[in-house]
Amino acid sequence: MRDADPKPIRLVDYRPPDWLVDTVDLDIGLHPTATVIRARLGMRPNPAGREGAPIVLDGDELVLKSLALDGETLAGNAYSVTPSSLTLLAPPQRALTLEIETLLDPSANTKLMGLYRSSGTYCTQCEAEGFRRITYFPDRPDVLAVYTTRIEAEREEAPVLLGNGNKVEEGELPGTTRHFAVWHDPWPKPCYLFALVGGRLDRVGDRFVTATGRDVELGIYVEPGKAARAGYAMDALKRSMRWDEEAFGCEYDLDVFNIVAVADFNMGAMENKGLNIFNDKYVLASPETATDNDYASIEGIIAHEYFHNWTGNRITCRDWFQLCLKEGLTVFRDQEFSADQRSRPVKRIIDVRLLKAYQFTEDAGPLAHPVRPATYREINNFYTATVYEKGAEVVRMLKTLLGSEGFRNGMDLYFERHDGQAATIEDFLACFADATGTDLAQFALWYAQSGTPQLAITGEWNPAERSYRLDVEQSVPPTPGQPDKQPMVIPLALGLVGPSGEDLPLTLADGTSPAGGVLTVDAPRHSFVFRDVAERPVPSLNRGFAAPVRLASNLSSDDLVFLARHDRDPFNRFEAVQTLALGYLIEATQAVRSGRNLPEPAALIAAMGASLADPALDPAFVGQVLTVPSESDIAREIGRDVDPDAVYAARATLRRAVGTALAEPLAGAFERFAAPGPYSPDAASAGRRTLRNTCLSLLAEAGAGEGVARALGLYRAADNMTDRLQSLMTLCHHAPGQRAEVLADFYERFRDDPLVLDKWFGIQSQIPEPGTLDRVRELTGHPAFSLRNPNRVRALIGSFATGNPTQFNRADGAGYDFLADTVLGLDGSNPQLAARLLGALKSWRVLEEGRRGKAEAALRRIAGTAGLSPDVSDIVTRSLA
Ligand code: 0A1
Ligand code: ZN
Repeated sequence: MRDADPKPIRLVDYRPPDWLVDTVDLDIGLHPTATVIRARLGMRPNPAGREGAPIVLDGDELVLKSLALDGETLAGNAYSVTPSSLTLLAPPQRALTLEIETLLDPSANTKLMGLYRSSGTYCTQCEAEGFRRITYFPDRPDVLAVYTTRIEAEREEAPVLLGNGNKVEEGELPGTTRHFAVWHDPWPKPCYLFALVGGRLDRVGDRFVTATGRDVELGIYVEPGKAARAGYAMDALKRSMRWDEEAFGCEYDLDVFNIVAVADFNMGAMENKGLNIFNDKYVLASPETATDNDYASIEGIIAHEYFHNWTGNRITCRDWFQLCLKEGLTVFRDQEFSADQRSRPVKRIIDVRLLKAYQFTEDAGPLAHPVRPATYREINNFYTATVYEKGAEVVRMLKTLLGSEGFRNGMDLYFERHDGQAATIEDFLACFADATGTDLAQFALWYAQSGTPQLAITGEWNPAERSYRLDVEQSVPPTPGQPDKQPMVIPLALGLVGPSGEDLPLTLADGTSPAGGVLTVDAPRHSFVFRDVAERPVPSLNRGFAAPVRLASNLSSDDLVFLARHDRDPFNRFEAVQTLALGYLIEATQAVRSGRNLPEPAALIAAMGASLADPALDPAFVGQVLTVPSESDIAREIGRDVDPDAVYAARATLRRAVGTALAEPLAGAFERFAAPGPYSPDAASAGRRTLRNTCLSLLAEAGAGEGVARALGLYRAADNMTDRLQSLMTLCHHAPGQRAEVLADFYERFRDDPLVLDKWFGIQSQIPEPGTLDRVRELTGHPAFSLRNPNRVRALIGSFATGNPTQFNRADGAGYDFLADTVLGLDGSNPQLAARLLGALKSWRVLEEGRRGKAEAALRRIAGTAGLSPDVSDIVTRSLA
């Protein structure tokens, strides 16, 4: 048991470990309720640690059976055990061997940290602090050891036994029903990368020959009967392995690479050395059961975990404050991989949408924290959009500022200098500074200052002087613990678009041109003057969303319409439409609240219509242009006194107006982009489906173009889950009369398929109407619902709380009460999951007064409950601070 209100851990207090572990030999006897772990640790005092220090090992919910030092059982007074530690009070100050025997009950492990069972399969999750639930150990990422793991189990129960590294031995135990396997991982690693799996699993095998000719055996293990669904993941794995060699010079370094898919997993997946363990949602796919988005996620997450082999495993983090060192960098790498495999502009649009939805929202609320936090109480709560997504944006900015070559040189130096080490953000930045001769001291603020920087930009053309002036002002808003901010280094990528749509040359007053069209903004205020500007240009600002900032400019709605048609930067063509839409939606929301007539969205509709009519555009891109900002995007931009019902009404009105005004071209596109052949998950085919389904949903919202009839037709004829699910969603939202029938049909088709049933739960919880909360409550009693499966909980309750703003934010507060009850009900069994669900309340302060009071009351009720986990306690405390 851990303390619910532990002292904060601070980055400034970092000290190197007093003792090092060079080797770990594990002997694991798997048993459903009484697994025995024998650990032999080869330890020695750390020359960089305190002299004469005791050996302090972490532990959590362990039963200690025996303890020996150099083969001698230790007397009871030589050590002390607490619920969270084992201390050898006065160990000899020399290399020594500790032998520790612990006893675990994997079947009772509902936290899904340490060794647990998922559908009978034994598996582990050790990041961040789960290894201490297997044996007593210095559970910190800067203790790197070489592991040898012997796993023993009933052959019948666990014919497959997997560990890190390469398998070095296996066999039967004569005269018993048990067998064993021994795995050896030659690469020193921190314990959070340890993993083992034992179970009855089917295997999909393949091989990969690396750039230097090493033959690697690839295996993906899934529940029996599901091997046919692992083909896409295997293909994505091989493409990832090749890409990492080509893009970063990173080659795989073991003879085996295994992936295991399990149904019960708190997160997406885990990069354990040579043995990635995945939430099966991110492995299993077939056209009938997985959507295009599922395929894209599988590709991205397979790549992400694989890329960790170099950025995370070969070079790991010194401490958990440096989490973004591996996560931000690896997200950047998986984003680049997907961009290369798919459409780069569309990938960027999708990533920026997610960044704004999750990270900008987080950064604007009480849970805001720097990309590298300076303090934490519960590290599990820092696997956040800020660490991951903003962390990736910071790496992207580094590349923008240093150029492709400078960036690659910096990465090469990083791999060369820090291979085998546990590194810091300072180490990382020093590689880029040294490789390119750039001072990155101010840039490092991106890791330390939280909050989304704002750029206010005013542009003015001076016809008499044939010049164009841009006045740029930056500010960073106050965030928890950081009232005052210093100016950041912001790469401002821009173009001046001339009347004919061509970029004008960018020549500054001194005759120089900003390299790559990127200005460096590093002071609170700048004036940039461009010369030889004969005609009035429209500035295209923050092209490619090169900097993760909020932008306010004096661009008119005509300017935005112009950019939507002419900007050569596809991201900004998209962004121009989004900016127009947001402007409209904010105004319309105010109009709804004050009972005024809604404004006319004519310019916006014209811009959308032009995209739809342009045959040169990628359908996937047009689909993005036609997708108006979400209710939470609108709420975030409004920023205070938000009434979710008014936001919903404004958005629905806009969508109806678009669906009505563009009924004909939308229906035309729906017909034109029908699939030419059988389903294929490739990006081009997926893009066509995105566009068709977006058209369909706008038509149905407007009651135009026979939208509902088309949706019903699509549902019935669908040969793939993308069309089936999208049409089902459209029908559930816009055809209440048909809803029960199609939901029942869907259930009957997929009742035995957990991943598809999750979609069935999720769709119902997101219907924006007053009966939904009752339906969600009722569904918690459905035989297929279980609080034990995180995917199921997220599908029903997570998507209600984050994907149904009007019903979660019901004016009577019932949505908040329901969430609070669920969080409290889950906290005992799975605190990580409970804390994540509670994150849905992080934007409570932007709500209008009535709802704000009700949300606060729900949070206070949680805060006042005795026996909270550190996970929930941390989130609720920060949310209320
Ligand atoms: N390192 C993983 C994320 C992860 C973190 C904690 C976990 O514990 C349940 C699981 C996974 C990644 O970035 O993919
Ligand atoms: Zn990761």
